[in-house]
Amino acid sequence: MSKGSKKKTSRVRKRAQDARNDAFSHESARVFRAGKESGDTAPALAISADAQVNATVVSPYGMLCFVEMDGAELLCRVGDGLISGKSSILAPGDRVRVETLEGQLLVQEMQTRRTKLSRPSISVERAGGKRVTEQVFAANIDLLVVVAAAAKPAYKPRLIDRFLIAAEVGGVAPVLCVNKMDLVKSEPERIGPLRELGVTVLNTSCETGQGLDKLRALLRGKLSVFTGHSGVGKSTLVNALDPKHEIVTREVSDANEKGRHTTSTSRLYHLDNDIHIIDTPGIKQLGLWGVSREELAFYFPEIASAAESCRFRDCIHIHEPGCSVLAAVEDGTLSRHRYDSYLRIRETLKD
Ligand SMILES: Nc1nc2c(ncn2[C@@H]2O[C@H](COP(=O)(O)OP(=O)(O)OP(=O)(O)O)[C@@H](O)[C@H]2O)c(=O)[nH]1
Ligand SMILES: [Mg+2]
Ligand SMILES: [Zn+2]
Repeated sequence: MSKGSKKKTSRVRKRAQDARNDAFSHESARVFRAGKESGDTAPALAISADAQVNATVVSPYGMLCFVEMDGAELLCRVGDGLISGKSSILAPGDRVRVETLEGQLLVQEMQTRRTKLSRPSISVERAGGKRVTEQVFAANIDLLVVVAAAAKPAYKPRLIDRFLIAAEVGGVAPVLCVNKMDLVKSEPERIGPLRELGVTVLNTSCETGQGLDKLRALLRGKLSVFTGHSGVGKSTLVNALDPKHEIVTREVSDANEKGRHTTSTSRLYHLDNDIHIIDTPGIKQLGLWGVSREELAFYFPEIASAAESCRFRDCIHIHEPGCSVLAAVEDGTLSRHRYDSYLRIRETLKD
């Protein structure tokens, strides 16, 4: 790399980081999000900031729920105030109040979530119409660990860009964990632009133990959630971090290189070293909840930064004259892959 291009990179990184800070502390974006939040919880749900909690949700189970209370794991019914459709709205990590009612354990109330990770959930109503609601799949977490495999299954970056956005929306810090490094000579190239944006990236291997101490250090004292495609090694990582856990894992089939969805429900685990992890089932796609087309660019810090010099304030960076984002893609200062990701995600969002 020449001296000149090095300089360019660091300037882009700095600008991107500034934009990240600016964009996400932007008052109008915050107000926009706050308005949406209050709309989502319009029905009288039993959620309150000062709920007198005595338990933590370990794993929701339809209209039932496993919680931990006083060191024991208990199966409870969930009160009507926390049910939407056919299942509870609870997620691992939720803080709740459990009461005994007529000899039955009942989750009565939930504390307002400090942070959350959500996706849209589409259900078909009796009348045949579709209803899209927010599905929270982890609550009160400090860290989102997006696990990807360097190989087997092949590294697929699209989901990662989406998870970075979901983390930002939910107020959670993201980490990218590139696992199965024993199967490759070097890290997949496409990770470069993410490192430049300041995303924390770890290379790990459950086979050789590479990176596990670094991962432990990052996870210590926090509640984290492991997410990503099926078969990338999320459950194997939890087992490797603390061998007292023996979560079932399964080989990725050679025929199609796909995981087999071995983990079927999300669940909270407590590990040594004050490490707390929610292991989740592998997913193929992640819909974005709480992001509109108009604000999407704010969630790509490097695009938000370049957009400051677009000729038109309402530029959507697709075909406008004087668009600095397009110019940055052309001259290589903005990753074409990340820009393609912006376009693809934009297509899936509503105005
Ligand atoms: N070579 C190698 N294989 C690994 C590594 N980590 C996990 N595996 C293997 O990858 C396969 C899938 O691992 P799992 O832990 O079940 O994957 P998962 O992400 O939990 O998958 P789902 O539960 O389906 O979402 C297993 O055969 C593991 O032994 C690694 O670092 N290197
Ligand atoms: Mg698993
Ligand atoms: Zn533009």
